[in-house]
Amino acid sequence: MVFVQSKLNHQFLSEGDYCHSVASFTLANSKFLQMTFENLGFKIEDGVALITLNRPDKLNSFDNSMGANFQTALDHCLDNTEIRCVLLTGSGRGFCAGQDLEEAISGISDIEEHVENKYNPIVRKIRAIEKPVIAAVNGVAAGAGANLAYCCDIVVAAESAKFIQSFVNIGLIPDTGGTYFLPRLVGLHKAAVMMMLGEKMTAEEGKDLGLVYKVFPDGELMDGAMALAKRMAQMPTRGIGLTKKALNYSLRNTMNEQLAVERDLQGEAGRTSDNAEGINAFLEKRKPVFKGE
Ligand code: T3D
Repeated sequence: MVFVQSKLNHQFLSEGDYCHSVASFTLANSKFLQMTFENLGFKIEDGVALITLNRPDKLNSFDNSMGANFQTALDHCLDNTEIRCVLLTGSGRGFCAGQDLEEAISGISDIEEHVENKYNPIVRKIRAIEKPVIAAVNGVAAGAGANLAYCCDIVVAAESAKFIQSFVNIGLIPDTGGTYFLPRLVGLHKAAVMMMLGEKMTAEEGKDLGLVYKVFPDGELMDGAMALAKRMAQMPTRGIGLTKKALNYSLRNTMNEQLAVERDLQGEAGRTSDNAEGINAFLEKRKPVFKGE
């Protein structure tokens, strides 16, 4: 196991804490970094962190190890200023089938503790990353896997992808933020139908509901998603991060509270060099070069 302690500030990467199965971690140059876990791919290229859930035989369902490694990768996205956009996908034919049910039946004694330490932090981290997080749903997204996609900022999907609130099929309630985000995204009754019936929803149906931004032909998803991520990584990502922060607040604020949030965050955005660059580029009739600062 190799850790690189560098300007990238990996103080959270301590063995036994999070990294149960780090196979290698390489820093070739400041633009390209790769951490390889047994069950999770993580690489940074052109400002995009690509995270790939990688337990294809189990449709990338979460066991403890993959969940812990995923949290490590998200921490890295939070801290590393070279990352300006995060792209999340799954390997093989699934995106993520939620909790690994073999582990659930044999190894989880305290479900509250498990949800609090394995699933809740994932949602909190994704919402705390002040950068766009895109879910590229390549196949079935079930249970916590579906709600993982919904807590991201943008969801794109392959034509054959399916979304299922499958918790009901095993007598559970939706977690991973599902009962928070889904009613806000699609309305109370539609969320209730999805959660109480646990039916499969196609990518196109998700698009009609506004849950999915774009549907790609199956073979074109990752090229399309990566192009979107790289485009966003060149945008004023500090401002986009502050927009995300404002949206987080808006989910619970009154109008007056939210106007105050807009005032304060606009102050921050207005002091970024990207704001000056955007205005100057407009006035000079040239393409802006944004740095995410
Ligand atoms: O404990 C807590 O912390 C509570 C938290 C809960 C969070 C949750 O996510 S609860 C919901 C858990 N997930 C599910 O209930 C989904 C279970 N899976 C399915 O319903 C189906 O697999 C799918 C609808 C997702 C896909 O169906 P299909 O027909 O395309 O594939 P399949 O044949 O069912 O699955 C392929 C393989 O993946 C298969 O293994 P095998 O037979 O080839 O060796 C299957 O067992 C495995 N697999 C799929 N999902 C899971 C799984 N193995 C373990 N855990 C899974 N969740």
